[in-house]
Amino acid sequence: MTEIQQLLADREIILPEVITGHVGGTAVAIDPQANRHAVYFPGTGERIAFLQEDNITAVTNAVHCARNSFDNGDWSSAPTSSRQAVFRRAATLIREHAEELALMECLCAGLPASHLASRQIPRAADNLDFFADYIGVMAGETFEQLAGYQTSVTRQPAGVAALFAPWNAPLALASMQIASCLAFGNTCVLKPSEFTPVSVLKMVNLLEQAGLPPGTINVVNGSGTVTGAALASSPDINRIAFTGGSSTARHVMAAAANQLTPVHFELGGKSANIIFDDADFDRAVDGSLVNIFSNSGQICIAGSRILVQRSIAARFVAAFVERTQALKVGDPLDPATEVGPMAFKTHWQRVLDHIAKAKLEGATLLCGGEPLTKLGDGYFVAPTVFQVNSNRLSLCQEEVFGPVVSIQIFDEDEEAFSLANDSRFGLVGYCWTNSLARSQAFRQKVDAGTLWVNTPLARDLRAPFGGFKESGIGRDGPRQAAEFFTEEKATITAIDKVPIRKMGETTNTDAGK
Ligand code: TXE
Repeated sequence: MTEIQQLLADREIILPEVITGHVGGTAVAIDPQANRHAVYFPGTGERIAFLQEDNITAVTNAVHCARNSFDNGDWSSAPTSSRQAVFRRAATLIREHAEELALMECLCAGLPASHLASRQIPRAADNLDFFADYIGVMAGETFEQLAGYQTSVTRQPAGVAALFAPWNAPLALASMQIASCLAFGNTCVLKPSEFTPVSVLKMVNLLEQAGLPPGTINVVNGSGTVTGAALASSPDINRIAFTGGSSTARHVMAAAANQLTPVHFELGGKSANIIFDDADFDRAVDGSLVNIFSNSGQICIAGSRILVQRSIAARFVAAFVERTQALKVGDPLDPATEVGPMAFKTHWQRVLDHIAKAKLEGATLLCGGEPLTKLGDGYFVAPTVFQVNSNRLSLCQEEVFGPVVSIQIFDEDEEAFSLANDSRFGLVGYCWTNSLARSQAFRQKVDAGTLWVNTPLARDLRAPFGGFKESGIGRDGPRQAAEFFTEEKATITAIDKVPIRKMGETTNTDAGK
């Protein structure tokens, strides 16, 4: 028995040898003819399971199931109070199973298990609770200004949604898609990343255990080019929500265009983290480390371009590099670990390629810059800091999505804002200052969907979240989700005997009215 098998056995967790999709409330049967992908533990490179790939026939079947389930109304016509109760029960179950979910997610994504159990898994439960609360208070609109008429505006669920979840924070992000979609009565077909299918399947089981009718969420598994492409181009999908890379989003959008399916995209970022000379220095150092090394750098909101004002630059660089070198990198199952491996081997190679290119392009390596092979066969990268003189380097323009950061020195405030905006992305921005005027200028001048002042990564679920430019289309958020996942309907009722033109009557006294 391997260490991982022992770990799972100790906790009575059953990981099937072949992971299949989940359609109509049950696991899809194993098909010996279907393609299989291996799923690995990024901490050691050990294979933990196989994933059975759903082809176009299997995807069509899942979409039909979601459609039938939508049409039968068990969920789409359920009273709001029932949907709230299911979400709340599921949130409780997720909290109760946090350790197990964290372990499952750690084994596929390689994220530190302790961080998953304390932060990301509870966040999945919070997302469900939040949407349960929201649907309990949302209301339609009524207009009475038009004399003799009352116009009411109501919403109904859009239908069947295709949800594409990424691998970098599987449960935290998939739960947001699921909660935003199901809260309003839709059904869905969810495609987790082929690298991280396990915890998401467990969460779907918990939702069904909480009372979600079978067929409301259906899960298909497989690669993007087979399973993902089949789902994105399905003619029977009413909405597509995708979280992933910008280049994949282009394929998804092209597929959606054939059916004119509305899309919601949460994509990448290359966000600036501006440290002004009047900042609280220690908090700026602490926050900047969290901004780039959380989730082992595999996070769309990473503050991957640090811009620091000249008078404090030398001190900041020294403090930041010292702390970076002290980060605990290693086994994601070890509670002490702060930075885990990259989620899968090709991504690990991609991050190393970015590092090699940065060196070639003349960025100055301050620390890291290499794979950590001394940690074994896991996909580890040493936390890496480069100093740069130009924002035009690939390192400052491409999303590395790993523990790699650039530091650039600026003189004037305006220079920092223009460097921040010199990017095809516009997801988030950070600034550290004690000046109200500077923080206001930052808010006005930086083009990004979320801006943080003197704090890393705090998120209020009531506020919209999403990106400018290539960072996305649309916003997460309660009102924004209602707009995307429902169809709005205006009903105009005559509340008086308002005159109606009498067409076709011989004594038509209303003619011409
Ligand atoms: O994700 P992909 P990748 C960024 C990050 C990363 C880059 C590429 O910079 O390095 O994207 O990551 C499915 N039709 N982010 O390539 O491919 C795929 O199976 C339909 C940012 O690993 O975008 C998976 O389920 N679907 C980010 C999902 O798309 C397709 C999170 C996302 O995978 C498909 C992840 C196709 N043709 C990566 N091809 C964030 N915003 O947080 C792939 N997929």
